[in-house]
Amino acid sequence: MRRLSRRLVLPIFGVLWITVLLFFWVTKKKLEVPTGPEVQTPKISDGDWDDLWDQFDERRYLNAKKWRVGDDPYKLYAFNQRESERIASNRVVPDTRLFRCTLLVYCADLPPTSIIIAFHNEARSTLLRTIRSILNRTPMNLIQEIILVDDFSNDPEDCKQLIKLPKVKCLRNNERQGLVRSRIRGADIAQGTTLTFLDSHCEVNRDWLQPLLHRVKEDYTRVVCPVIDIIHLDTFNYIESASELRGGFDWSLHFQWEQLTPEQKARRLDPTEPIRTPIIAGGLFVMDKSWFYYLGKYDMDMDIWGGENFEISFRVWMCGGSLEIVPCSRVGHVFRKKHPYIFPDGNANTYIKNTKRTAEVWMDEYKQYYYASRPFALERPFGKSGPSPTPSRSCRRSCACQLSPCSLAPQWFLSFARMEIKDSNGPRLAPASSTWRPTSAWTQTCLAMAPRLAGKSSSIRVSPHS
Ligand SMILES: [Mn+2]
Repeated sequence: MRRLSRRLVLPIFGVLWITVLLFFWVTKKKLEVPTGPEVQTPKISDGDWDDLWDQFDERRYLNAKKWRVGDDPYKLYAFNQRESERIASNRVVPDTRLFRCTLLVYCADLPPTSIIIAFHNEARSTLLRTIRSILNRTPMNLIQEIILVDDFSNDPEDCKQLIKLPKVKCLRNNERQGLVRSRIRGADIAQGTTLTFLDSHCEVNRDWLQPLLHRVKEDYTRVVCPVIDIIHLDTFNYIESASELRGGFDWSLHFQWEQLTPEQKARRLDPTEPIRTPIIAGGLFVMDKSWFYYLGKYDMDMDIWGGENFEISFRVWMCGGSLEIVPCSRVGHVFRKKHPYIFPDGNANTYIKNTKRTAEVWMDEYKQYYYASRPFALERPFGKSGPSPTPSRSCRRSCACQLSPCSLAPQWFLSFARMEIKDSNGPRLAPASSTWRPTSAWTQTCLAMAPRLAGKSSSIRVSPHS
């Protein structure tokens, strides 16, 4: 009996030992589960991909709203609808980048972005081509989602049917909200860490997104734009546009492209270098999501379209960020001569309301030049609440005005912009006294208020292939 139990001790001890080992191994394994991001983009194999495309009946989608013989092809969209429909949704466009751009290597672990496209009564052919160009010419791991915001178009199906496409989501407004509030609605559900705003009649070019995301990853306070190529409104030809341009404006707050001066050009040793710009055109840009929210998003009280690009540009510069155009990123856009849709309060009235809000909130003593250019704006209403309680004013109070008197900030901005305004109603340049720059203490205080953003910036450099 004693011998039997002695014989059993060893196996029992062995089994116990193995159980203990197994227990530790299993629990340890549990602890080692990688803590990846909460939302993971499912990996789609090529087969699944084809299935997704097959679920979407492109011909049916397009044919339902096709141009009819005898109709004016410009009537609905202010571009040649017939020509747009003749062109394939997945057509190839010429690679308009400088050759040097093709040699650049971008950071390998760029975060996926949420692409937000707001539209109102867009032609189905151009809307679909915008999306297909994105899906065809963007690495899939960089697209978190494509959020379409249908700003109360006549036909809800324009948007709804597109959710069969990979990554595409559709939101619809119950009444017309305009670009600003539609974009904010898209941003509010975005899951990516960056927001990529696009227009609904674009075609992105090869490797358009990487250079933009790279710049934002290096410094989250950068707001970056591609060079906007031209999709001809009559022929839909894709035309390369000049890459050495930046955004400018006059005192009436009218946007215009301006050539870099010969001195500025001479200073650019590398043509792939980003160009700092006072103002962005507003249709296409990438911005860190937390930075967008920290700055107070857009001015919610701006209507329909126009002027919001000034407001967000002033906001970014004055809160310590920067705006730039990245020559190695190219996106084509159909430039039109007029808006095809209705402004409920009239086109001119809406533009004045929106720009007046910008002048009142951001331009301080410089607003007199705006009013000198647009005297009738003085009498115009500019929103239910006026500028003071708007998020932009509070952002400015909390950020741009921490350590310096508010009135200095616009001077710094205008000094940077070096606006050579031909308008006799205002100064050609900012006054000589306008040498204020944000001090490092100012920037630190400003950024300390956004703890989530602190330390996010890293220093990665774009390096050419050796
Ligand atoms: Mn447009």
